[in-house]
Amino acid sequence: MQLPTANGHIPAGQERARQIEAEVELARADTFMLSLPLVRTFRSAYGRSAGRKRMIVIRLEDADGTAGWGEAPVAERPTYGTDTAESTWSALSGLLLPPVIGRPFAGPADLAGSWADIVGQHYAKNAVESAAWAIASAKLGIPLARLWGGVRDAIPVGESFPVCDSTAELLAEVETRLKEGFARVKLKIAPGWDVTAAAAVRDAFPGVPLSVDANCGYSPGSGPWAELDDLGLVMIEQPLAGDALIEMSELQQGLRTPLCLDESASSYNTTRTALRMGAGRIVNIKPPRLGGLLTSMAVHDLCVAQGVPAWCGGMLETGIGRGFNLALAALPGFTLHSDMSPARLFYGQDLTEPTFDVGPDGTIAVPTRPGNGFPVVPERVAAAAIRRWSTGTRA
Ligand code: OSB
Ligand code: MG
Repeated sequence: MQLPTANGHIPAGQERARQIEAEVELARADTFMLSLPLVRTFRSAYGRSAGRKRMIVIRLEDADGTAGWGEAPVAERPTYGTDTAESTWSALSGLLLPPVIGRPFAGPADLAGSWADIVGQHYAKNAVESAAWAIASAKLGIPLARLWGGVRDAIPVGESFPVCDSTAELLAEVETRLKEGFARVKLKIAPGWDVTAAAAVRDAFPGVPLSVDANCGYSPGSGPWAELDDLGLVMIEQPLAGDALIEMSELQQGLRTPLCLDESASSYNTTRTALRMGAGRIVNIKPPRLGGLLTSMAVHDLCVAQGVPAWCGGMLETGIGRGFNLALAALPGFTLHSDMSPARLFYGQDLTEPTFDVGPDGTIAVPTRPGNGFPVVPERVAAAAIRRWSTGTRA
């Protein structure tokens, strides 16, 4: 089947996953709006998180009874992107799920191709495509990483450190995480919390790869670019607004440190445009932001073809979303440390059992279980659900 060439989700170079056929015929979909308690606040250029995080998880059930879970790690407010928990809920229940129930698809790519006429709704599309991949993987009895052509069984990971109240607090937390195994430090920066914090980590832990993530928090004239450039950072992630590709490109020309595209990598086409313009030299690949795993694999293939290093970013996913991210990060082009905090650091408890954690060698094992990488505990999903919607019938 032919995948769409409109609306930004072009898995142009992605042949591998596109050809995987495991018939999927959905009998039922259950969607859950969750409110998960956070055990810590997460502060970035977007502000400070509240004490709870909204997100949506879905359970799809195939006509043969096989179930697959997907996750939309959306926020209540559209700060990082335009999608919200409410817009994603409405896209799932009103647009994406009803037409795919009871209709046979040759495989997950065929299913994803069925919404070729719908623009945006990336978090919702990714949740459905992910759950369909979990079903396909379970039916074939082949773990996702193997299905997609993964080449590694452990993913080197780093930790993303929120803005802190003091340098002392930051250094203490960095030390704890490094002792646990995390092998790269990424600091969230914002005006007022940037060079001093980064220099302190650089001095205290000189051998550790260090990055900063500005989450669009600066304007071209306002950032401490020269000082940051002197710190030997692995990258400066998204210094300017996501759509400020001309300014990102001009900034990159004056720096030795590579800029990394996060918010700017909003679709396959935009990522290609940004790379062509020199707006960044590294890509953070996030399936929810890109609208699915096929598109993420296409962006991965683009990075490989152009010699651009990539890594798998995160959106504070639970073990449901991280299961897909870990399988994706097993592909050969994911050559830099991924963001893969275990749920214990944000939610206390994961929605999956078992879950994952970093090992002393700084890696997280790629799940070897077919279907969802980590088994979902339905009772935990039910306990966190503040709204539910279902369609279809039980197989
Ligand atoms: O910019 O990478 C980001 C979380 C939510 C929204 C945006 C970002 C992040 C993170 C979290 O940095 C990293 C993780 O999920 O481990
Ligand atoms: Mg980022």
